[in-house]
Amino acid sequence: MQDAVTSLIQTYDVTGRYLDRDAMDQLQSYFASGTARVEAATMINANAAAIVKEAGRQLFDEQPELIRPGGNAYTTRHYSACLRDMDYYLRYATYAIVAGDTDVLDERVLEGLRETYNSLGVPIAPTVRGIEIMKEMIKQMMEEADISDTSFIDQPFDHMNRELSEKDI
Ligand SMILES: CCC1=C(C)/C(=C/C2=NC(=C\c3[nH]c(/C=C4\NC(=O)[C@H](C)[C@H]4CC)c(C)c3CCC(=O)O)/C(CCC(=O)O)=C2C)NC1=O
Repeated sequence: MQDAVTSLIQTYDVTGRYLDRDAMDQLQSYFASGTARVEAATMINANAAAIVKEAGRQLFDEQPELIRPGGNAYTTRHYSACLRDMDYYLRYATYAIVAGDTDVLDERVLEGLRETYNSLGVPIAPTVRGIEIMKEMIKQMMEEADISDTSFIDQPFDHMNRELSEKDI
């Protein structure tokens, strides 16, 4: 598992280079965003259950066919599996926010996920929408808490959605 610092060091070590200007810029930007990253993770942790519940409500509002007979989130078991997945995405996103790197998502969340979803008939487009809704909710909470630079919030959510959408069948 990598974070912003270890992945940078690895890149330079592979070619036996000292950290250059470009590396220092990257490090500086990671450290400068450190406090805001920790604040964001703290805020998400304190509201995780509510975020998942509200994002689920919004998703099923937009796409009610998901929870109707024949929909993939129909039945209590499927409904809870869906919200549990949303909770996974949210929790791992907080790890990636703190790490400043999406490697943890590749390793622990995305590996084999599309195949699993495809084999179970879990629809990917609404999953992507669910992740997007959580991202929007969090960015809004951050803005309300006067954390102005929320760009690092996008990274993990966009990464998951990009990877999930890729080669969608
Ligand atoms: C931490 C990494 C990790 C992830 C990401 C993960 C996902 C994951 N979601 C699953 C199922 C599922 N996922 C969903 C999700 C949804 N259905 C919908 O219609 C919605 C669009 C969506 C919610 C947004 C559902 C309904 C199932 C159950 C499908 C079934 O059993 O047929 C399964 C199959 C096994 C199981 O049911 O537990 C896995 C492995 N598991 C993991 O360990």
